[in-house]
Amino acid sequence: MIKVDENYPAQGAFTDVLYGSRDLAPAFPYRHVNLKQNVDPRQQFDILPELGRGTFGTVFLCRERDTGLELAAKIVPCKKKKERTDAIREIDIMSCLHHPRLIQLYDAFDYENKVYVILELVQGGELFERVIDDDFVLTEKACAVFMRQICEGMEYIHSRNIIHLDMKPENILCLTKTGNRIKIIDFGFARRYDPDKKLQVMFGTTEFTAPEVLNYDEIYFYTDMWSLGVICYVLLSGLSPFVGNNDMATMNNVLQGQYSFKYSSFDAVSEDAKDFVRKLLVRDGSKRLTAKQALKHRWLTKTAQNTTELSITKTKLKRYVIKKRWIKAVNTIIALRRMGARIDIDLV
Ligand code: PIT
Repeated sequence: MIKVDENYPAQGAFTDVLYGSRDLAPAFPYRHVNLKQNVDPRQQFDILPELGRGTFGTVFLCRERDTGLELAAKIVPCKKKKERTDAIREIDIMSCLHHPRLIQLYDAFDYENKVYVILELVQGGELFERVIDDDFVLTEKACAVFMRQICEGMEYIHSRNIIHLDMKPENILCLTKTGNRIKIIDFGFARRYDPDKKLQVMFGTTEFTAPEVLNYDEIYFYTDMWSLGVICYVLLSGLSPFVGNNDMATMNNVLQGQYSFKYSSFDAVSEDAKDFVRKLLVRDGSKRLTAKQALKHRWLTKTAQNTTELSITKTKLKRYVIKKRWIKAVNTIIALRRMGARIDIDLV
């Protein structure tokens, strides 16, 4: 059963001015999706070459046969019961999130021990890959434009009573290779907030994880806002505020909540931008800005933004992204070896 959302295609003209390009109408109207059991998705969709791999699994380009509509298909192997319940939870959460800053769900299938999640197609790649491109001029204004959209997405997610719990740069994709529009992906860790239940979790990427998660304390919407503070710090400087030599060291740094702006990358960064980060990287979650408050912060509302290029930041961001690529490659090899694959690497 597919319900068309009445909000379609309600997208603001205001954002056209703000983000510098037209807010393209979505490729399809918002839909309410139920997981289809024992229906072969390949009868409706052609699964095409791989688009990318992440902690979330493998995503392929895909095309709906009847309409020719191009989409993305995330295929999740579900041999174990937990894998299936996790996939079902994610689909359930995604099916009620209808917003232009969030990747949209198109369809879902549970077929032969795999869950197929059919998603909106975005082709601009990861945000950080885009900002280190030689053609991209990284300015404080650009950082503010990205952070504003991330906060808009977060405000919506929280308004629907959901906590994302895995906000990190890899989960922010660009809509196109040239525009400045982003989409938040990966709701694999997302949880519905229930005030009657104490919500504690043990996951996330240490570098971006809030102290309350590492302490196994109660989590709340503010847990995402800490991660947004870390993302913003990295975007402005190319440095990661809490990263240490190993996971344990990083964890300690996060728990102490100590970080500094005393690096040359920050020389060109405005006091407003630092104030924004400062108000998110607060150990006491209840004192952090909410997404709604963040959107009202001076840094995200002022029109006179600094448009000088953050060149030290860009050099450092390149290093940061290249290091992440290596870590990802090594993790992929480890995972493949575990699966018993033979790997031949050509070292040219
Ligand atoms: C695309 C293109 C691409 C990756 C993705 C979508 C991934 C989306 C995604 C969405 C989720 C999730 C994991 C991955 O849990 O390169 O159109 O909700």
